[in-house]
Amino acid sequence: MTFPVTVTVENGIALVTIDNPPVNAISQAMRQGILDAVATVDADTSIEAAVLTCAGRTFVAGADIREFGKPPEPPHLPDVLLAIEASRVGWIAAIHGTALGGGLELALACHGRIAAPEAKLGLPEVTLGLVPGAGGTVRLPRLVAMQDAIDMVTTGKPVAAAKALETGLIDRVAKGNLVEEAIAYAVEMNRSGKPEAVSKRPPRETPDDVFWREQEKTIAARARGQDSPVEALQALHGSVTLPVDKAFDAERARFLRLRDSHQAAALRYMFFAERNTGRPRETEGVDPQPLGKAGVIGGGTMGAGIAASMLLSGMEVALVEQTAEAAAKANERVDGILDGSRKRGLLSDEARDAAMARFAAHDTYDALADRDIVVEAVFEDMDLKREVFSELNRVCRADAILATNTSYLDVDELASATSVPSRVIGLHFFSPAHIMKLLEIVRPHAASPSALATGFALAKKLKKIPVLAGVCDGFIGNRIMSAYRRECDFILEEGALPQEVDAAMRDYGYAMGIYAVQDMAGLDIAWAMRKRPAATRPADERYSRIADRLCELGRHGRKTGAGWYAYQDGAKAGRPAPAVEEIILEESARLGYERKPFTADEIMDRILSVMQAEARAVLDEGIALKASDIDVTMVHGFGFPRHRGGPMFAAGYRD
Ligand code: 3H9
Repeated sequence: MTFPVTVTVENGIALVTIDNPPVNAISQAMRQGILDAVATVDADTSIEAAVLTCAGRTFVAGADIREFGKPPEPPHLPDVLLAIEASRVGWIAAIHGTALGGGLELALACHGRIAAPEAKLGLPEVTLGLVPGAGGTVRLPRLVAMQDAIDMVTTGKPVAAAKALETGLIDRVAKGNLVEEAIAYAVEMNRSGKPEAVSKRPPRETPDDVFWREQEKTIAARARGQDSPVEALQALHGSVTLPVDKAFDAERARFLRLRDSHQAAALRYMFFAERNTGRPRETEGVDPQPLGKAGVIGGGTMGAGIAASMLLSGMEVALVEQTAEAAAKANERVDGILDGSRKRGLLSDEARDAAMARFAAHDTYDALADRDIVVEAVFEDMDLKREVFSELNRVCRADAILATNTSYLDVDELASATSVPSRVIGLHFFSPAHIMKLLEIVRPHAASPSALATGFALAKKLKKIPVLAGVCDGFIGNRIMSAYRRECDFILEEGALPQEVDAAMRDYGYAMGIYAVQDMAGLDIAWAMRKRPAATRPADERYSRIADRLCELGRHGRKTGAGWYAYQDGAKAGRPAPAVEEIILEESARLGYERKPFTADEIMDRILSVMQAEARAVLDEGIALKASDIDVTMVHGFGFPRHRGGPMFAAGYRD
């Protein structure tokens, strides 16, 4: 038998075991191994049924993504799966961990499926810019209702075993030992007769053309320029309108075409970039400090979000506010966030209660005396933060890690407010902190390897993507964002309007444009930031006054009902504001610009070139360790479209 697939036979049942750590990704050797296993099973007439199972932590997690850049080598997965369907005996897939992509397609080719209760099943190919390439779109709608098939294939989101049972994707959920129950199922199946192969069954539903047109409209709008979700829908459509063999061929051709696309290359790059964000060399082999007990200073949106994120990861959290009333409000805010997770089905009632039992809000720093790590999330003001750090220096254990959640301020200066600067790091969370995946780990000059290693360990515990950043104004993300935001204001002075800039960014694939984002976040913090260097700004430096003029009028964004846009009666979507246009035209006139129209491409060229120039400076100065770290930051913190791979990837940079 070819490694990594083995066959053992007991009491007439073949146990076919795949073992390809870490996630049983499908390699050429595995495809050959499965094909050989089918031949072995078919040749041995003492075998009455087969159970397909995987060693290690998971069922097959999909095709080996590393093979996608190379020409496909036979045997091809679709042929392997047809061989299973055509086997002399019935095959049962015994699924634990995750059955994803080609892994789920493998399970769909079996004659029955049983899963462990915690198993997850999905077709995430769209997230890699692909559609399933081994019959997933053909077999799936022959087992589940069309809407369920569309949801799985076009979002790529996996479903839990219980839901899979409900939809018909699997036949059973194991109550005890998965493999034993799979063998029992195989024996039963052998007695009652092998069911018809899934691809031979009729589709569960064949919706009309109107249905498909409406679905395509919705999915295209949601995809924001990413091709694969619409392609996946079209593959499903073909799977119920074409003869099955033609549907298989059409799906495969679509998969191969997309595999070579720029979007697939970008998404593949992102997949590995997210898993390979850089760590400083000196943390290699350094043990992080314990992380059971955390402290958070400040119970505003950021502080409460950080506390909730920690609680959701099983940590114990003491939050400190200035007064008892503020502490009570913080308690409410954290409770509200956890309750939101409960309402969305992400947390059971018991888990929410247990998380709240690990939380306490206080009005005294003394509550932080036994903490392993403390994150301050107070207002963005150096004097205030220095005060907080000197208090932390007083009350915390000498070995506790002290972190600041600043977005812009000098972490070296904050570290110097403590007697042990080596334990101070920056932990820049993004709002909402319990949802956003990115965590910039800011490294002040004095930070010890152990403090940095603990920052990375915290990111892992909170299931965040850590990116190491050096100290500078805005670190990686906000520094690059400030640069292109400035450029956007210059574009306004030269002829465009905020709604045109935002529309260009949305066309490029952003969910929101820069002006709508500023209105949502509030314009006042950035205004305060701009005032800091105002006195020392060189007289010849180009500076747009438009945003300042808006702030001076009290147009601080959505929360004040007016910002770059007007928000009537608390509406979430803004409308173009004549008062803003007037200010822009006045500024153009004052500066002597003859306003000219901008196309969406011209706007994006300007934004991208400034973004890329600043990103190159960030890399050259060593603020980011590698180009892909910058891309991960811009995609996960600033809405850069993932299917374009990030600004550095778009500019042709590779690590
Ligand atoms: C597909 O199947 C196409 C078919 O329709 C058609 C075929 C013809 N390949 O994420 P982790 C590596 S498309 C290669 O840290 P976790 C990963 O890089 C594929 N490598 O673990 C990492 O390596 P390292 C559809 C892979 O427990 C290590 O495994 N499938 C693959 O947090 C551990 O990964 C997917 O899109 C792969 N497919 O999460 C599933 N998967 O240790 C993609 C993982 O060197 N995978 N690696 O850094 C996942 O979603 C997660 O890895 C998984 C485990 C949930 C499985």
